[in-house]
Amino acid sequence: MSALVWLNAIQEFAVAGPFQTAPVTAPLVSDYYDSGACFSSLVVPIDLNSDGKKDLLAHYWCNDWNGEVAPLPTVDALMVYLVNEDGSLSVGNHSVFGSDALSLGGATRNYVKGDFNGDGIEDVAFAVNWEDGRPQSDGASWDTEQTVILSNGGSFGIVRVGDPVWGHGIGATRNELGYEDVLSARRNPWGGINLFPFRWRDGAFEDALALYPDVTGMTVGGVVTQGMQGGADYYTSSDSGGINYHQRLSNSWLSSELGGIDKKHIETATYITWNGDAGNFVVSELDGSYYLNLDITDSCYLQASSGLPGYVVGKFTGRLLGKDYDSHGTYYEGDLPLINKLVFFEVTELGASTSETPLLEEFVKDFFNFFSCRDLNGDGLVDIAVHDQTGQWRPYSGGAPRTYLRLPSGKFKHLSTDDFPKGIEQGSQIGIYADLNSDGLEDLILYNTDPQIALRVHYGNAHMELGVENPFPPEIISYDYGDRAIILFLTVEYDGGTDITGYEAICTDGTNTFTGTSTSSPITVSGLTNDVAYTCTVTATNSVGTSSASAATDPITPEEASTGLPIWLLYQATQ
Ligand SMILES: [Ca+2]
Ligand SMILES: [Ca+2]
Ligand SMILES: [Ca+2]
Ligand SMILES: [Ca+2]
Repeated sequence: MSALVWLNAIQEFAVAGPFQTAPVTAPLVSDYYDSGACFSSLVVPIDLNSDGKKDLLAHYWCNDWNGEVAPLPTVDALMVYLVNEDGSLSVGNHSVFGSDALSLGGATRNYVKGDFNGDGIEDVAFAVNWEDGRPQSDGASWDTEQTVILSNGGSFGIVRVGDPVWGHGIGATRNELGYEDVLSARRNPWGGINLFPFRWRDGAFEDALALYPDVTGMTVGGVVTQGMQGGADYYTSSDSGGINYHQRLSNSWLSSELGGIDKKHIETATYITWNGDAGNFVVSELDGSYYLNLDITDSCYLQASSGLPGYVVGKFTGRLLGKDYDSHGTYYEGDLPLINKLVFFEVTELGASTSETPLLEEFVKDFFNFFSCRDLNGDGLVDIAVHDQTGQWRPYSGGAPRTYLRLPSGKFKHLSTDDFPKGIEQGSQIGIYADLNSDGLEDLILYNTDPQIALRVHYGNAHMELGVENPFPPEIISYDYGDRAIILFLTVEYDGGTDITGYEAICTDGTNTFTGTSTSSPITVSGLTNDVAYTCTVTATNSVGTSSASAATDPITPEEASTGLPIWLLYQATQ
């Protein structure tokens, strides 16, 4: 008995790590009203009672589609969790919306925040469709209006906007009146998706098409429309599978292709989708691999900070075919790994362009519908949180977001969340960060796709920070040789968070091994035999430990220089 009390005491007061281990839990939707909701979708941090502190708006629905058409919208439920002074959560449906049972009219896939009616209070627009987002024979049967949670003199109301559409993405951009327009979408008569912007005027949303460029052919797989933070620019998905960037000039718009991907329809290949239907076999190449049906399905605008470039970051989703594919082959959707890859487009005052990835590590098998770009640790550098679903979709990791912190170099380093508080190991966990108690520290919000598992808030104790670790393995970028010696030039992408104290190179002819050390590049390995081929690897060491070895070089054969200085000394003499 006393042991149990002791364990509880540890849980109650343990404060190690960036988050408190003891969670504050939210009431279950099923304890509050009978909605039929069976799936937790989105949790949005937003102040709903104007006390200056964020609350949580949670949306639930139930996937009851038959794989063909949706005769009715899914049942759904909206819950307001108000954050009290002591950090506890209480249901605020009635006080905020004037009603206990609340509906957004379908399944939600994404959201965008903004002040859509210009009253200075933040609102939320949701991308909505009738079902879970996989229309088959009749995609249009899943279409519905998009939904805005709109401030209204101290409370909020629910407003439907636009034509019915299969809502997957939604955006916002600042208008010339100083508040945000909703960037929604609608189907065009030829089967594509067009931009459909709305503006709040005189107490209602108006069609604002005439005020925006005519954007047609956005990708159906993910209608991506996002505003640039704090500005009037925005971007949309393009019919080429990439992003178009629209800049507001004084009286017009300047639209440019920001980055596209080539799409090749291979009619000779056969593709069978998850429900047995024949699908299109459309192939794209990205970073040296081939993907099937690759499209942008979500994005964020990552603001420039501390002299580092800003990006539009696109989430590209597709099925990995590999380094090659058979143009006469038969492929089954279930056999091909689903890849979600973040692709960076650099944004500068001169425009925007495709950029090499600044991620030091990539986790392309993460399964997620949305991600966000925000400074998470108060160092002024914008970071990335990927709200992946773990448990059912990939190995259980506890539910904290996949977190990439930006380094002063501009690269993004993956933060280990192994020691973070964990959700219940059942179903799929999703995590988001928000500062709910306004103490300047991010709080960790964990929820489960199963709404019978309570949403948990772990308040922050400290800023998240990268620990120190072994350096990444060096990369040998070039080499030289001379009389009985090999010289290796190298770089290290990440020093492990602390200075590298030394490098060690090992060269071998298969029998004999020779080493050389240095505190910086290049490293010389000497004592070799001329006209014998050696392969070499290098490791880097910092105060924590030693990296794994670099990739081995091709065989290098030192030889006696015919005249004058050895080649490597000539090289050094020119430095
Ligand atoms: Ca509040
Ligand atoms: Ca508002
Ligand atoms: Ca940061
Ligand atoms: Ca906090």
